[in-house]
Amino acid sequence: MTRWTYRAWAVAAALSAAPAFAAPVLFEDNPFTGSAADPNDGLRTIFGGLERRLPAFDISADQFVFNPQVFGLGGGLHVVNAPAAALPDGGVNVVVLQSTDNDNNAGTPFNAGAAAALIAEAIEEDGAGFFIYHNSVLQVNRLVYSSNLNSATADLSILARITAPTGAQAIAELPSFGAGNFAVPEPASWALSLLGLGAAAGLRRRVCAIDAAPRLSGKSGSATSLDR
Ligand SMILES: [Ca+2]
Ligand SMILES: [Ca+2]
Repeated sequence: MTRWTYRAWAVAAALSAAPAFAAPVLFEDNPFTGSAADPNDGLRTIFGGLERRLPAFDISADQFVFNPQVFGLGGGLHVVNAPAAALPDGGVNVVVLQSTDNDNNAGTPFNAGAAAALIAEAIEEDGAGFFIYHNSVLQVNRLVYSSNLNSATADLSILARITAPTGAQAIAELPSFGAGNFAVPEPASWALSLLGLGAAAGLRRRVCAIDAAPRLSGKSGSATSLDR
């Protein structure tokens, strides 16, 4: 092995030893900023004004990272990836929902509200959380924040849509999401990442590369009728 061949091998080995989930998509702000959602009105508002479009989210390498001061999930994230019928009744706050229909009728839309209702039927513990579901009208997988996964009327905020792949290919990717795709860092780690220190600066450039459309302003309207 020549010196250069060895060095190439050593670099490759070092890269393969690096954390598998290295490209964060940061969610910094209150998910209901700019919405008229009232947490106490007993009505579900589905807010889409902050939705980000991610054209190149790589499930094997990329991670949704949530501001610990905003999302307040102090006990950490607990992920389940299952069809609705196999969801547990508690102990989780991130649900990757493999089910893509709620009424055995492919002709009716499966949207964020329908997905949240399926999840609420299973979950019996109150608490905020996130879910990933496949929107049958838009044909894309989306990330949603729910103020209470156990409530059929809790307000929802659509945080992101993965714009590729679409349709059956997107559905086929759902089982691949795992715990590594979601993180709420310690406050100190989060602050460091915002300061852009060291490697974090490079990671944030990568975020820009995979986040084609920066979030809309807080003045944006609510979700379209597709999500009601
Ligand atoms: Ca409400
Ligand atoms: Ca349906």
